[in-house]
Amino acid sequence: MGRLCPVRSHHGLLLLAAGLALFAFYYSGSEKRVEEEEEQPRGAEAKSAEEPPQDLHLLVMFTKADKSPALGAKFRLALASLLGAGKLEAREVLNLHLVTDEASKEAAKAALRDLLRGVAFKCKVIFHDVNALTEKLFPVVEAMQKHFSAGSGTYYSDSIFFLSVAMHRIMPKEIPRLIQLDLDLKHKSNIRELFEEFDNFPIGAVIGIAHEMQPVYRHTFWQYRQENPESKVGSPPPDGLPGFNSGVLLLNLEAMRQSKLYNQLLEPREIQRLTEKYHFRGHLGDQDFFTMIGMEHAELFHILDCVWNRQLCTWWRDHGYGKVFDLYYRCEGHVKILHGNCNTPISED
Ligand SMILES: [Mn+2]
Repeated sequence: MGRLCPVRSHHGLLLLAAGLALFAFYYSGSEKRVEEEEEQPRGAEAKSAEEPPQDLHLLVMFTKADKSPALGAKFRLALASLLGAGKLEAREVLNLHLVTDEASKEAAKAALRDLLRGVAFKCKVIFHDVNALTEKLFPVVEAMQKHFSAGSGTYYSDSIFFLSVAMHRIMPKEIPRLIQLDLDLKHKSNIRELFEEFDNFPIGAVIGIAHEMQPVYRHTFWQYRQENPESKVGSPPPDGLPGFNSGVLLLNLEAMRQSKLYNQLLEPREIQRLTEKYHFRGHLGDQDFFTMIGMEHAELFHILDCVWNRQLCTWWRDHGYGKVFDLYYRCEGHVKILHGNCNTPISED
């Protein structure tokens, strides 16, 4: 049996009917239980006997879909554009990890039945229960939540906004690299190219991430900048350190697991020390953490070109930063991923 996923033996139910090259099934990541499975076409089976399958891991969060119809629309646009622009080789399998609650899982399944139809490469869908992940995550990220969350308290349910920072401790060792994507994206290029960016990581880098394209961190770091007028902290590119946007994240989980430095920075004492040093108080979750540790240890990050996360939000232009806004916002080159952050509509080309 030339199964694509030899570490998990299981049997399932033939359900999805789609194009010949499509192989898709669902199972729940935490329970390792197959729910629906489509058999692999014969041609692909013969091929995978020669070359081992190569798994490309992609993760998106999709929760509370029942409370927001707009979220469902974003999910469909993001996935349709991603799958439509994607071209994978025969031995490659796109593993789509979806973090969902029960209601959102059903919505995702219904949408994917349409979205996966006619996709010309192999695709697996793996569901992760948001509550199971939150339980694992909370002890790791509790200490940073109070510095990087909206509101004053440390809410258990907010932990999930820090999933990426501890992904290397949450995902099994068999997953060496993973790309986490926001849902408010529109893909204009082959996702495989983004996976190739892992090859451009310099030694010591554990995460690939693009700059934040608004002066939000110029604002957050105002006190530090006042005390350190020569500092590049919060200044615009190319010479400054504008901070990061976590809408497109390349997580080298293997490197994150191995990096002594990165894991030290997750310790409550280190977070306390750095938030005091920089007078940092944010509300943007994981990207606040990455931004803050990036000021101290730029070497941990591979900077993605702005075309990989072309953010569209312009909120800060009209809130006191009009003069410097364009220094942060401009992005030259052919855009590969559009990011409709702060609910900015993504226009039809
Ligand atoms: Mn976003």
